[in-house]
Amino acid sequence: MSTYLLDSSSPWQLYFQDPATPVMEGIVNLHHDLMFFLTFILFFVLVLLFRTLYYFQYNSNRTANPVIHGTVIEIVWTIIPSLILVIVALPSFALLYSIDEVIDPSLTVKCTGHQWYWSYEYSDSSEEIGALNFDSYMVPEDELELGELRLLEVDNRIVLPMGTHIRVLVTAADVLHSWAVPSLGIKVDACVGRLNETSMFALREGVFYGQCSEICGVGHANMPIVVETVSVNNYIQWLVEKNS
Ligand SMILES: [Cu+2]
Repeated sequence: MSTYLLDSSSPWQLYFQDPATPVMEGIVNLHHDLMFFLTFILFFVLVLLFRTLYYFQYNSNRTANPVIHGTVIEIVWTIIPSLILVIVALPSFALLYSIDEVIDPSLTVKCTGHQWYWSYEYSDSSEEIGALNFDSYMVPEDELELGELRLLEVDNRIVLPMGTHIRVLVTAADVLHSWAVPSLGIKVDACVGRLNETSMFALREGVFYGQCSEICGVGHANMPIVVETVSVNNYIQWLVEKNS
């Protein structure tokens, strides 16, 4: 399988990985919107703080100011922050509910977390192709080939079609795990005896790297996730080859 177009974190990366789903694009945009308010509030509070430190120092104000109450200012500093909260809440709720939406999926894939690997089940393939189950283990450091990513590459990648509504079911077999792929905007807890559902719609082909994101024992760092999105034709070809 291809080893180019890798979507993984880079050394000293501070910002998001490139989005590959509408959900992740929404998360990046919400972050931008929130950053505007965050920056504004940070500088406003800093200005107030330094003004206060400067004008109210002991040397220049030996007697306390008798003012203890101001109705207008109290109304202003109550209403403006609550307006800001509403402006912040509206887009974040819109995003939250749109992430929860599962739109008539044409494919379901089940991800099960184990100590310490993931296993995948494609249960709704056609009769001819049959069901598909496989385990996905990390490639150990001494078996890596040139260009493969340390602690991120797996022996069996999960291949999914792009441009398709996919239902992702996540569960665990032993302890808590979490199935997380940053570029896809997915992070779902894997709980024993419980099936968590999310959806995915990949906008482009690529290889997307993720990691278990719920501390699950000594092998927690050694159970990465690799999702490869391909065209629908290539996906069907992969499915047939994998089962033959
Ligand atoms: Cu885990």
